[in-house]
Amino acid sequence: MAVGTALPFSPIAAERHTNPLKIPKLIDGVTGARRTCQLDVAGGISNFLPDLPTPTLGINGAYLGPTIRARAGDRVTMRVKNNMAEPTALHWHGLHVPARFDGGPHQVIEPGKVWEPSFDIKQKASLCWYHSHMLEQTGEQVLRGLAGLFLIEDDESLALPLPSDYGVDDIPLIIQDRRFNADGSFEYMSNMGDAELAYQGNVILVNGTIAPHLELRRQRTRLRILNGSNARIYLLGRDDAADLVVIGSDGSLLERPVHMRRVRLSPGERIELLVDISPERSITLMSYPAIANAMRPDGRDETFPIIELRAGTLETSDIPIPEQLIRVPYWDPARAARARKFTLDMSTMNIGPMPGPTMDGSMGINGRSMDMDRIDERVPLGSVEIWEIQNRTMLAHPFHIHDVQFRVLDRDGAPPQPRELGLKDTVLIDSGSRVRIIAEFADFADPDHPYMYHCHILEHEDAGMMGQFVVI
Ligand SMILES: [Cu+2]
Repeated sequence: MAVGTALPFSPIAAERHTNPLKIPKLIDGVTGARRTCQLDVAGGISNFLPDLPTPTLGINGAYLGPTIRARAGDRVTMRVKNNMAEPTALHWHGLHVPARFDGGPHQVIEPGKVWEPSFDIKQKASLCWYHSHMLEQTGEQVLRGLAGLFLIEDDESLALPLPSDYGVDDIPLIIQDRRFNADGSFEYMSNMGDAELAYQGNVILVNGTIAPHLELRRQRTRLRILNGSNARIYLLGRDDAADLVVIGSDGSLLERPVHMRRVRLSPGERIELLVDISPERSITLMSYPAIANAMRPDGRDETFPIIELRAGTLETSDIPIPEQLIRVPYWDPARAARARKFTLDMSTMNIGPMPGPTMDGSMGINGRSMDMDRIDERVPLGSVEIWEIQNRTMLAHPFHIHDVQFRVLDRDGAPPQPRELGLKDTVLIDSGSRVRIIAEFADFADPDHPYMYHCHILEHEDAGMMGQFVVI
């Protein structure tokens, strides 16, 4: 439980699921042919708690942003206006775009200014997202609300008999944890645990809704789930112990549906699920105790509900779940041009000896903390590479690479989980573990503008667990 003036978590209120799930507005480039997205970033007031307003940040609204939907082959323009009194940056997480349009910490949007990147959608149908990537401020700006979803469809995905009616049977779920001060404001960085181990909230928000429920209108519903939390890792499952039917990962659908009792989802990762419901039933999506970290700030690990799904008046369907979904791109490891090694370091919590003397912050990669003026890696355009990420710390870290969608090759020599067999851009590296990924760095060379790779625990990223690569 949080310390200080934080409001206590009220599990009873959460179990009642009193609030209808909020659905982010859709900016639709697929059926609505909207090619320019106006995104206004501003402060606002949100009402998560009864009679207690919370100052927040949002995009075209008080908290979070609209869902953007685009189609592979389209060119889209993002017109991002910063109406805040502070600078920001907006990164298209999972999108394969030129580095100068990536929205990393070099693409700062000063107060009152407009940033207008324009790019082609050149990738598989996927559940991507966008969020603040302001240097050393990412954790706080995302916590206050600067995030939204970016759905990509392509001919292959649109031809499949999958639910795709946004907000009806195609439902986005942005899962976040938060703590509140007694005055209703978000509590952040008020204790050492936030800084050292990473932020843990005691209230779950889904699309900015506390204790949410959703009335399902179709027999089969697609859930597009983003772990949009700063640091919390969830072990998702159904309260009725039926399997989750996983059809998608970060950067693509899977080749075929995978049935799993539980799915671990770390910050930045996404999964897509299919849920079939019978009349008059209800299903609660839960988070179960996960031993993801050797140490937890609150010293325990709880079971708690995420959202209750209730059968409404159901439109039935007898279309079976397709056995075959898509072909996931494959790169032969034997043909990789090179292998690079990355070691995740925390100066206070490393296993083994301290990293080198160049690590000035408390966290880093290969012994060095993030430096905006230093390019860490230079990747030849068009090359296929294996990146090996080793975690020498006592915590698990989700490792995210900009620009590419990769395949997970192995984890400590063992094959990845079936649900990790789609394209991914974020992969969890357990304490003491080593993960190998393979990716192709295609299309966009630029010696002057780097892409980032970093831990997606935002407090770790802000503390320096980030590096830069250019494609040349
Ligand atoms: Cu980390």
